[in-house]
Amino acid sequence: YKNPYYAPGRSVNVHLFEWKWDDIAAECENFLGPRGFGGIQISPPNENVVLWTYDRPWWERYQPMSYKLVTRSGDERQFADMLRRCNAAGVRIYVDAVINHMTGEPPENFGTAGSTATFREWHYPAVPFTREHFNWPHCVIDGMDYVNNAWRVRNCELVGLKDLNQADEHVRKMIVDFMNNLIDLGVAGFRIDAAKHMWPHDLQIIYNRLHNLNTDHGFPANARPYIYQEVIDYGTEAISRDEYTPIGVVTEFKVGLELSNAFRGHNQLRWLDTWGPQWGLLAHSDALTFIDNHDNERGHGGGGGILTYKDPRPYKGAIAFLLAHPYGEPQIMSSFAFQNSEIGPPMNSRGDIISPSFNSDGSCGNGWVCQHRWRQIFAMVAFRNVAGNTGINDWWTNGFNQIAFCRGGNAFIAFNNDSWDLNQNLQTCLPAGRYCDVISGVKTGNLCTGKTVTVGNDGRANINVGAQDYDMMLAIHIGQESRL
Ligand code: LM2
Ligand code: CA
Repeated sequence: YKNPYYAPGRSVNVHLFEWKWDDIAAECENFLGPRGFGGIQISPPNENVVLWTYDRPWWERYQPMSYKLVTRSGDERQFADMLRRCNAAGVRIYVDAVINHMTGEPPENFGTAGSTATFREWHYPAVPFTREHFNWPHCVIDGMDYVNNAWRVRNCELVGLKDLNQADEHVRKMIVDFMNNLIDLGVAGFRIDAAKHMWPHDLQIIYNRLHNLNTDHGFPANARPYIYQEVIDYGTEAISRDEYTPIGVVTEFKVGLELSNAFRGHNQLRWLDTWGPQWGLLAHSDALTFIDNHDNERGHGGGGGILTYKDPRPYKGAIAFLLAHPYGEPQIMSSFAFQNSEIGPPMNSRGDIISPSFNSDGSCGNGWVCQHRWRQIFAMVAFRNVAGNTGINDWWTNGFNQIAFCRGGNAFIAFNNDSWDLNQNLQTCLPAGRYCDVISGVKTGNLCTGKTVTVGNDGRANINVGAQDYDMMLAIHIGQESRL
């Protein structure tokens, strides 16, 4: 359950939050495939309650009505078409699986597939679930439970969401059938929403009943789905991330916390020479790593202080480090713009999601941020692919907030988060030649539109990252040589 089964030479998972299936299929073909992205996390594909009362918030998708594959992102035909096209483009799809709970007691009673439920009777006929399938008598998790009561965190309701009993055979069967349907349609794995709120033993039984990945979609025989479990663990709670690593990968929230802290200037970059488990992080192969996610970018799920698209300069620096460093399996966020933390994706008066538009420079419009289309970010995906399975070598620091390192002999990156210029002759580990910095520009033909770095026969080069430069990093790698 710990192999994402990326196509060869690819890496990085991008969360296309609230995107529609048709738009994702096109993005696989037009952008993510050609740019070397490994996979996509999609929003929950199963039916959710429709909440006009709150102007169709993004979080309605975390209130399931059934496992029918009909949402604002599209229907089952569009979902299947996306899988066929993305897998053909070499890009994998991971599903956000909401299996801990159903709805709360919302003021409206229609799902995105037209299903209704009797909330006060815990009755969801479209699955079907009835009261005996939920943890009973019901209780609601309170703040102190997280500190001292693991049982209540798992058996009581998360913010009043009706809590399924995953020890029940019927519940297991409905969940397994739902997930196997997705696997058969071609998905490569799952984000397990609210994993902390389910017993690891029950989850393990569910995972063990999942089909192997579909070989018709290019997966090898006997491949198990990639499973990354959402467990928020900053080290202060009754439930530990370590309870979940025996059964799958775990979201490592400390990564976003520590890198946001460092790139905001609250911790010196020099200390990142020991980045990885020495920082109290999960083992490499157990960690799904990221700066921000859809919750903490807007202060939900206990988030706060995390860098987001709203602080672009340090945010790009933190993401560049995340992608340049070999530790963990990285994911990046691709957001829609928001002021209000509850507001849903761009929509028309009928509630249909409005597709992103694309500007001539490749960036998105219509209210979509599309961090994955920022040059400094997609260039680092290519950097990671070129770096491959090399380690870190030739670490350099000025002793403060300027650092640089090589990835084997394939790639080199420098960061300057000090208030003075970085101007040094450094070892780049690259063959002699002239390289285009992939952060300040691109290579077009034989020309660099940004900085050019000249590497000598000894692998050394003069590296310049001014304190006032648009970005705080400079990155070069093989395959981006300028001939001029
Ligand atoms: C998650 N991970 O464990 C998701 O990442 C997170 O986005 C989900 O919360 C949560 N767990 C449940 O899947 C979001 C949102 C909540 C929202 C829920 C359900 O952060 O604010 O709760 O989805 O839609 C909302 C209301 C809340 C209300 C609840 C039930 O905000 O006030 O509680 O619905 O009606 C009475
Ligand atoms: Ca639960």
